[in-house]
Amino acid sequence: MTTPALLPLSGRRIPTLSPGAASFPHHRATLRLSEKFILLLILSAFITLCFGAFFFLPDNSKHKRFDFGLEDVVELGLVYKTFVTEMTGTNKHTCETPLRDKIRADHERALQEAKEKLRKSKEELKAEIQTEKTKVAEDLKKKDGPKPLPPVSMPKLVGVNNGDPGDPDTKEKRDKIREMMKHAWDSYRQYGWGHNELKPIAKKGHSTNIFGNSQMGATIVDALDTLYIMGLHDEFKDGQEWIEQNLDFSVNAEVSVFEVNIRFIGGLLAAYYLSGQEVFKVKAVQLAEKLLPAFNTPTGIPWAMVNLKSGVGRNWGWASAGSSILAEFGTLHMEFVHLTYQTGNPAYYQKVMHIRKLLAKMDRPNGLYPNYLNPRTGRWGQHHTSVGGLGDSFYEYLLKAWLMSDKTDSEARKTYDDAIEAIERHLIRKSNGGLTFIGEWKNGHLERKMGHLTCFAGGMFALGADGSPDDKAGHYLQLGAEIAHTCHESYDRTVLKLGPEAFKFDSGLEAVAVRQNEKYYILRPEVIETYWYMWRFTHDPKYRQWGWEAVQAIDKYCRVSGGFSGVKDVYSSNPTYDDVQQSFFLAETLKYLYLLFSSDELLPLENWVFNTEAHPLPVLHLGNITLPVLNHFKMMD
Ligand code: DMJ
Repeated sequence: MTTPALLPLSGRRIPTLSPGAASFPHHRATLRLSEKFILLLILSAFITLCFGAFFFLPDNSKHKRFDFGLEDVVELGLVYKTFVTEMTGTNKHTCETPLRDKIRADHERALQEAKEKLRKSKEELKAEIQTEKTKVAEDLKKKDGPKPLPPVSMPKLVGVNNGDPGDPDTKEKRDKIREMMKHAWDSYRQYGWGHNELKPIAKKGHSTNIFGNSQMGATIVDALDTLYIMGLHDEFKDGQEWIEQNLDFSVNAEVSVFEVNIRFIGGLLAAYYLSGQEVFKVKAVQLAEKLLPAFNTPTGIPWAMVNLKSGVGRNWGWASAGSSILAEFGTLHMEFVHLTYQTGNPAYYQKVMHIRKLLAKMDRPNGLYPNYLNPRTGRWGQHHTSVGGLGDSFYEYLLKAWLMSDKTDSEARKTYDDAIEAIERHLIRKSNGGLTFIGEWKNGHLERKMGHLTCFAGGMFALGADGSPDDKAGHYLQLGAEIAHTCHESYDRTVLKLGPEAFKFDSGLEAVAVRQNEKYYILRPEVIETYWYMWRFTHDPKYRQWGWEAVQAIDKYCRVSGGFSGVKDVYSSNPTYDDVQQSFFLAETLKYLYLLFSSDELLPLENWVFNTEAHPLPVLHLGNITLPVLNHFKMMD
């Protein structure tokens, strides 16, 4: 047996075996070599591991999510130091020191700040907190702030002028109406500024639930265009300034979608068109955005109310079976089309067109539209139809949608014509004394009662006469005249020569109120509105005469030192006041009176359409306009 030569480990020579030599001694020699080799390997792996650990140890500044406390970090640093020293035989002080110094510095800075805070007085601290709060609010506002609107061509505006009536007598009457407007405005300015309305007896601000608990200056916004038309420019400027500085819609207030639309959006848009001041348009759009969540219902029929802050909507508790109201969701079209026109945002247009399409698909009992529609189920509530409260302006807006589209929206016109035909058939009657009235349809029978609100329909019939089917223009103008006459009778048959809230045509009664709670007059405009339309279409002097009777009665019985108030009983020679100066008195009643005594050149009806709160909006000649949004209109049609 040949003994293999033992080779030095370092020689790295592979032992050679002679053939047939015993393997065991050779094996033992090989094992010793391998052990050394393996030990070497383990040692080098260990050193590598130590270096790895050094580089990959967590960096506290980057791993905040572990949320180490100061002690933890220091302890970790020490462990790390020991580990490195032991593993490498070196001291890595140079890496650990900056980390610990930084931590110490941070800690000391925080302590210092806390000490300084404690040294400050309560007032200083309060002021600091307030500054912080204001900064946060301003940042939020900036984020939320008005987005620039796309440039859009101003529709052709005709008839924004003085409207001088010419003859001195008419002029004098008009001046009187202007003076009444000034009294109403100045009183509100003095006693109710910024509130929604005025209590002219108590001489303080007033509001109702339609505006929630907010102070949104409803009277200012509603009155702006009347001030402008009457040439009350200082007052207009004052109102504009208030709006610029105070009108804010980020308020936790639950408001009526309908009322806010007709008074605020309508008012702001009209003020924008008349004055050209951008601020009104911007505010109108900001507000409209706040109303949009009201449309988030299973059917797209909006809730009656919406919280401007949260966007949560709901319906009036009194409405039949949780329904939305026809006159509310059906009185958005004019303003919403203008909003789309002004912004290029099709959402507004789509919302109102969706309502129209949905109604078109529904069955209508006797061709009539019930006042109640459930926004969850899409079914009618109670079968109650009215051209007065709860129904009125739905019909008005069908006609006005057609007019404001420069008579191109024939779908709206057809819907209006069909609705009016059914109304004439089922609701319009002549009393025994020969007065034409519009009653109310309640579950299959006609209630022979007409509301003050219904009196607007005289003007609507006259306005819709031109363009009516089967050449019935003369018939509708005549119907308008008959309604105007009936409503005038309702005024003339009272002690104060002011109309009651509702009047009957039953059991020998003709155009008079029966129940005590129907005898009030709250400065409403509808009868005067009809006089004005009839005047524009006929120039029959009796309309100016009737209008003047109303001016005198209002000035005599509703005027008080703090403004104008409604009265509780128009049949009493000694009436009590309701102590509210309604915003629509300035927006509508006084505006229609002023226009009645102006020339027809002021806001001609071929060029302007008045919304249901008497805010004039220009006719949109959409056919000639090539804005992208209008292409969208066409696509949708
Ligand atoms: C106004 O706010 C509007 O005319 C609305 O359409 C119904 N009535 C009031 C005034 O009476």
